[in-house]
Amino acid sequence: MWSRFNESVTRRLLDGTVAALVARGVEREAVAVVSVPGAFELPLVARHLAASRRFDAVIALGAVIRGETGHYDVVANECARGISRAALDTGVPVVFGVLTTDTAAQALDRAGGRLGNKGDDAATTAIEMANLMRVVG
Ligand code: INI
Repeated sequence: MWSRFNESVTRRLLDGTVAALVARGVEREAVAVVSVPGAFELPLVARHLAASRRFDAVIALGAVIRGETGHYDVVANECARGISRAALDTGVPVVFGVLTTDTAAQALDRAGGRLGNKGDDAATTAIEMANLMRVVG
């Protein structure tokens, strides 16, 4: 799941995530892609997807950039809190793939730029957590 706010960043996160999942053996058809307007909306849909039991894990992708908003802290904190709650309430891993940076350049560095792609990390975490939850049952 990805949020369209700061789309030039979040589309790259999405591309990196899907590519990493497929590279690690996940069938492309098994990956559902859903978008929401902004990071604040991620928790509600994450919880809904997790509660549906249709998925082994949910990955929430977004970019909250301080330079462009006065309510950065509110959006970033509520997003993180809600995503954590979605996982705890449902028992399904919900991965926090949300960049929180001071500038757009810092976000792009982490969305396929010189510091890698956080979408790749999110995919790795989702697979590890899905497998772990099966083991701990
Ligand atoms: N949403 C983001 O995903 N990133 C941001 O940086 C951001 N800023 O800057 O405000 C942002 N705001 C929108 C927010 O997520 C909600 O979509 C909006 O408040 C409507 O609920």
